[in-house]
Amino acid sequence: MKIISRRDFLTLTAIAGSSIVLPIALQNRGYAQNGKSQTVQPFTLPFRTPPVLKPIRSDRTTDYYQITMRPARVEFFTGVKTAIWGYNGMFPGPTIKQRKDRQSVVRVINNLSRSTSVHLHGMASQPQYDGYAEDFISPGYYKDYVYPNNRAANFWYHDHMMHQSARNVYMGLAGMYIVQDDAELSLPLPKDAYDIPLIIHDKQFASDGSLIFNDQGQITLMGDVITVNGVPWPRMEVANRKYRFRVLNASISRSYRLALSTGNDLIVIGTDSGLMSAPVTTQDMRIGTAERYDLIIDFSQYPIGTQVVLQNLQLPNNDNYDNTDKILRFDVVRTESDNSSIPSTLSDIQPIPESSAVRTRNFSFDLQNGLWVINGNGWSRDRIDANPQLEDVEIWNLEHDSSNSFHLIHLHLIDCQILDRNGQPPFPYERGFKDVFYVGENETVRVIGRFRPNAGKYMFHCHNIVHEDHDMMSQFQVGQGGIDPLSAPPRRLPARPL
Ligand SMILES: [Cu+2]
Repeated sequence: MKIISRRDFLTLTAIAGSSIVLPIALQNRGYAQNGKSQTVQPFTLPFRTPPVLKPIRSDRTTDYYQITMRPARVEFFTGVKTAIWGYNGMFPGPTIKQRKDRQSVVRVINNLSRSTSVHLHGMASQPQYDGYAEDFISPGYYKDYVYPNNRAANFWYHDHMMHQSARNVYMGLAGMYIVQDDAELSLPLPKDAYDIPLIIHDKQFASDGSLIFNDQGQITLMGDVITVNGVPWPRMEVANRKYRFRVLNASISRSYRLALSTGNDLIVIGTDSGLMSAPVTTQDMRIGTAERYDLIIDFSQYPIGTQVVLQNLQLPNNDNYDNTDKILRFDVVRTESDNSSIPSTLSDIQPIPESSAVRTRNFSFDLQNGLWVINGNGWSRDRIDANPQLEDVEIWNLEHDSSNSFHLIHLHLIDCQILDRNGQPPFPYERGFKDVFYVGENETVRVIGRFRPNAGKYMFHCHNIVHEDHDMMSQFQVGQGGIDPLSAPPRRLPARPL
């Protein structure tokens, strides 16, 4: 049993709001302790970033990409092969980097033996390209997804197959997709080699290196090995300067409370949907599954030789194992000059006034008779649970009346802002546009957003993917009509030329 510090405990209870979280629940264990699981000493494997995918061709308006989903055997541990299902046979998949307002056509070929659907999370795609859970690509088929890239932000693409997404993502179907615009690129923020994705994802391995998928009876999936960009607890060598990290929690269920072992601040510059209006500093912050935060860490304050651990402090309803309290280690190894800086104004985003909302809707997220439901319902393609008109501003009241779980609620298509949580202001680092909302234990979160730019049917759901699959998912319809999500079905291979 790990002793939790008074500071940890106080912060934890502050995060948990009025409910008291007892440290008795915070037991440490390790799958490896029975000698059966594959693991590794933290901070012994080198950090790496996923490769950037090159378009196979480009024209005046559009870049054309191709990705093949296929089984592969990769090394999470030196000399041990692990079977995955990967975009181009990798986990994470290759990163797509795009410029705002250029169009992407991404051809996804299914060479797996199971069906998939690809969702580009955060993108305002047309309904037929949004990865609708029932618009699936059967084995031996392919689909060309069209993305408008109409905002600069950190997106990610991942599986969204009906009832199967948790297993498909866990087996490897996730990758990052970054869109930048001129305004962002003109800022003096760290760039290029100092602008780095951190994709965090926990896994559990058997002794032969194979992945164990254990969703604890469709409740939650918590691995004992924390990977960053597909490497268990990597060690990253850094210069004594500022770095920008685009952090994505791509875990199935686990949330993290990030903090630096040195006690120094994290500087938050962006949320799910892009840059904030101004930077926010925080000693620690929680990040639930599918959330993205853009962070600056300034290593210039540390002498060469300093080791800085990105920690995962305790959060309720997350299972703790021997090393799940740490994520990666930065080793400050060299001196470099740094001409980057963090402007006091990052973007011109404004709060959406509460008075602009034309209505409020209430959604409660519950466990009923062993099934995760929204307002008592599971998924049905034939049911619409909200019908905002195009350009309507609405307030959605996301309610969760339980101390036994937490939810990360994701709305497709739109970006929202958090008005309040249990009547209190959101954490300062949440004050940007977001598409995933941490609805913690006994929390009610009010979010406000404008339903645009497309009409049509879009899903909303919990992004604990185990919950999403069983069956905490619904849909809204923006305006009347819109393009049918099933109107661009996948085609049989062989593919015509792209
Ligand atoms: Cu949930």
